[in-house]
Amino acid sequence: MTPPRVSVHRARRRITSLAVLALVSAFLPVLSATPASAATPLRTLAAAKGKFIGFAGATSPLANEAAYRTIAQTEFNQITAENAMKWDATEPSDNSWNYSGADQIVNFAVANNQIVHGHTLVWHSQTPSWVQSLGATAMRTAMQDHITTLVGRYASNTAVQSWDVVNEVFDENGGFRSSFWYNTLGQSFIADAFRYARAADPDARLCINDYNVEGINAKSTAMYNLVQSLRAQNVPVDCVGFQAHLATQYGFPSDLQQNMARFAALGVQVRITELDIRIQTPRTAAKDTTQAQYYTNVVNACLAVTACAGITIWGFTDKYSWVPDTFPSEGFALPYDNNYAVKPAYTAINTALGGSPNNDTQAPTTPSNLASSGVTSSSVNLSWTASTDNVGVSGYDILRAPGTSGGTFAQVGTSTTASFGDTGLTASTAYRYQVRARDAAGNTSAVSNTVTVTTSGGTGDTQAPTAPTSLAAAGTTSSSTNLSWTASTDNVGVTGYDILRAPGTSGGTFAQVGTSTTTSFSNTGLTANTAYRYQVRARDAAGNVSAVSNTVTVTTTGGGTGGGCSVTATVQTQWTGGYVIQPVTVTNTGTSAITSWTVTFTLPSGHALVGQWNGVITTSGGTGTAKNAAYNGNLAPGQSTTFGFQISRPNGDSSTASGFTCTTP
Ligand code: G2I
Repeated sequence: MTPPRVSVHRARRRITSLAVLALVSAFLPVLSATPASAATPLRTLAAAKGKFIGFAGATSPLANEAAYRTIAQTEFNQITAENAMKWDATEPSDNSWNYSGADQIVNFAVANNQIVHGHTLVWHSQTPSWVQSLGATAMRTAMQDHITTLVGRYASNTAVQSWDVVNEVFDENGGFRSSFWYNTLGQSFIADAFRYARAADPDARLCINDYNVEGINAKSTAMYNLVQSLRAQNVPVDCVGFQAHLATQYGFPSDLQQNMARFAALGVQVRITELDIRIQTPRTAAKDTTQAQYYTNVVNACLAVTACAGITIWGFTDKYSWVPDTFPSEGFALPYDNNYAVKPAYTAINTALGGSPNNDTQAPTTPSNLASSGVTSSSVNLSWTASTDNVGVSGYDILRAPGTSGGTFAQVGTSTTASFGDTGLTASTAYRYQVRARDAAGNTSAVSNTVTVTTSGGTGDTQAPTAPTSLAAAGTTSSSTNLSWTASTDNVGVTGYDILRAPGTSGGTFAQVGTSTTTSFSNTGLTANTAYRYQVRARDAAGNVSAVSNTVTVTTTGGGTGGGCSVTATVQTQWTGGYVIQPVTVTNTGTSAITSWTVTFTLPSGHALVGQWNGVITTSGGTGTAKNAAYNGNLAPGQSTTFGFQISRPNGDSSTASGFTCTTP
């Protein structure tokens, strides 16, 4: 195997810039305006670990928003241009160059002692049509000109240290992507691009970059084989980028560290290049917590692999993220919210890098100008002027007291924005409100001014809704049940339902466990093998409450004393002649831990196993049997793991494996 090519010049330059970073990091707390008790910035923590921590920079907010700039320069020591260095931005027509966005990014980085990763030279997307329609000879020349000119322009700039030379050249099953590059030039365009880039800047670190290659799978294995073969031919591939556009609903690629380590063993540098972790809307505290754990996992994986140079987050604020544009009901993928307040994800990254963000003791400023609007007989809208905080405001508590004086203020809700709608109020009744702010470390501000609200009289209506009927339960699992009922009617309209629950099959007290504005409700968090009784009642806009419905008794399923399991399988991609099933998710549905699992499935005639990961799969006749690998048999109740496999099938056959069932042990 060829040793990595490291010229003396390049080695010297890297040492110089790391030294600069270390110096800057050491002095940052003194130079910056942040108060002494602020969380230590990510860049200081990362530099102490010998890693970079960066973000994808967007030119417009960098030019126009002070809050964006402040975080960009305080927290990060590396920048990748999110779009400004792509072909369509830099060379929109042949040999007509526009460096405005690229220069803006590089100048900002230089001014703030940050390093720049150039993104991206040869990609099938965001490349102008004039390139795509060229014949082979002209296309190769255009590629060489583009690389030579763009890389050459920044070759002497010590901030610009690395480039994505080729981006996303694989399809999901590990074949070469059928792009205009591949279709016109064949796979030789990859080696050529690296050679042109090396010639243009012998000191730059040259990377191949892709997504869905974080775990060990068909695509990452194809990438591994390509990097190995290119380096054996002295093609200057120095680095592998794992984009890491993750999503909490697909599970964490638990073999990320193992995967990076196998690439590192080829002699290349590895890096996380485009990290974001999206959730399905709406955002909840529980999803924030899962997301924070994923961020922790990624940072820990990079820290554990010496060859991992650092992590670039694909943006940093939810205000500017590609995710909602591409995945309409997903988002909130980044460590800062829309208002630049830190989220649990920020605290997780900071903590994983060795910081103690929770040691902060400075409270946020007091929210001011609390005001009410849109008062009805049962609701009010509150809004206020946002607080500020040294480590960022993470949310607000909404407090309410009864009447115009006396009584006690109790918390009735929380908000992550500077507004809140309070509902379920009684008509013709006075309430007082206050809000206070919280920061990521749990410090709370003083309370705001008090605003007094009197709900309107509504219709003067005193007629209660009819009682809901036909309350029934369905889909009961070991931890949840789905309730539905027949709607109530009311002379002024039903505004919602209260869901009441009592323990056991008799006795006990019914207490409210939720509300619904529809005629169904899903109650979660139940205990296995346990009986519960439910009732619902309706409310109207004037605050009148109906009699309760019939009672339904529900007993949750056992989940198994030795643990039971469930399985879901997804066809990730398919093509003529084969398909990949990934992820196959195995979940412990029981109440006790399991130490092994077996998934069986049916394979149509002529379908053969050609690859597998994270499980031990055998086939016999038309049956596939997957058992856990040595490292993923242990599952706590509720915990999941995933595996995957690749199948070849006869041409013209579009069927896929089916009938997945899971058993333990
Ligand atoms: O798709 C996410 C990333 C996957 N890996 C390569 C990255 O380069 C890619 O980044 C995204 C940017 O975050 C988006 O901002 O690449 C997209 C283009 O494929 C970028 O979106 C484009 C929009 O599609 C255009 O409409 C817009 O004009 O951004 C352009 C500039 O704002």
